[in-house]
Amino acid sequence: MEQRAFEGEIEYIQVMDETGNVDQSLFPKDLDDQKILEMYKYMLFARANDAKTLSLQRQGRAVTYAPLLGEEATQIGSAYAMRKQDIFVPNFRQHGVFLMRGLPLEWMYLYWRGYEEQLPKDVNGEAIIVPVATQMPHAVGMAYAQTYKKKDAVVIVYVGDGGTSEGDFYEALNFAGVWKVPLVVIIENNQWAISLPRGKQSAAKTLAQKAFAAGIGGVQVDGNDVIAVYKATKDAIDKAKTGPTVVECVTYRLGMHTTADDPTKYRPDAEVEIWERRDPLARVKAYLVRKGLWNDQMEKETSEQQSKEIDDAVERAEQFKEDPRSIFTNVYSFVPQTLQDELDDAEKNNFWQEGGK
Ligand SMILES: Cc1ncc(C[n+]2csc(CCOP(=O)(O)OP(=O)(O)O)c2C)c(N)n1
Ligand SMILES: [Mg+2]
Repeated sequence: MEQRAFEGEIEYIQVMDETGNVDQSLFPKDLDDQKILEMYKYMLFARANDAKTLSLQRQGRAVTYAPLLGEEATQIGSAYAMRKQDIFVPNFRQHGVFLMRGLPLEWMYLYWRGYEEQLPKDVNGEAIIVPVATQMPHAVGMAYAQTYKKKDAVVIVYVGDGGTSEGDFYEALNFAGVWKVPLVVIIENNQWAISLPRGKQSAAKTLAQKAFAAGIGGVQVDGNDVIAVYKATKDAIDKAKTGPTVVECVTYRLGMHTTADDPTKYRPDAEVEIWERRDPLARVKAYLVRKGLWNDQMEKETSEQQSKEIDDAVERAEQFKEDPRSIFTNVYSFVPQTLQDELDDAEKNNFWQEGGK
């Protein structure tokens, strides 16, 4: 006897093409042009915020930074699909997601000045996570907890193409599949893991198909198409009660890996130019302009207003006086006696005053 033991397919979805034309048959019913306009403004904001942080880093006013340039549609489209109660778990490049979730801007600039704090609770997300893919098992545990506590919340976790090669990624998916946790995995496939190209990362044709080994469904979308990303994330959130989904967003890191990297050393300009022509913002702008909902004057005014908001936030961040006690008080949800003793000792010895012991 011979029969097929497993069959699986990965769909690729693009709703808006590079010129701004929309495939109406795929257009999500709950989206309209006003919402697309709103997403576009967030994408502009994410790009402006990114450029500002990069420039601050170059001036010595921010620490090492991982730019998001080129990945705006993946981040804004997925974050736009989240509901208030949903929880996001980033890695280190999802500044656009933080922005959409309403994290006060100065919070981001404080972080990039080296001040790591817990996020305000209503943002409903985790702080930046640098060790690659370690966020995956945590996110699965958080998703499991939502079911356990009978909460109507979905966990949306982000991981890079490089992250999908880590043991943590597979272990997390395995658990998520067995326990059918309410989880959406956004693979932000930006084609590079520092200097390692996607072609050398995995021999798998798609990264989404890695879901199959864990008994999970997967889909691949044009990650530079904000509508396709929104649609796939929304569909995955809608069905998260029945189990997890992996959404691979095919996008491109137009800039450097971090400010400590120089991509001209390992990738050809011609490749970057191809992806520049697939700019995630340009196609939405073309769509909105054609509909008479946007023009250069509106873009200029919006950019000026966003720049002002950004500059004000930078100023607030640079004037912020940090409280060193948070090193002790923000480690756990409560302060254990051992840390309280250390804090008391630090206070007694004037630890954080110049000349303290
Ligand atoms: C466990 C671990 N190994 C190595 C590193 C160093 N490192 C930081 S980012 C990165 C590449 C990540 O690539 P990818 O997952 O594709 O995410 P991207 O940076 O492209 O957003 C590496 C190897 C790390 N931070 N953590
Ligand atoms: Mg990558």
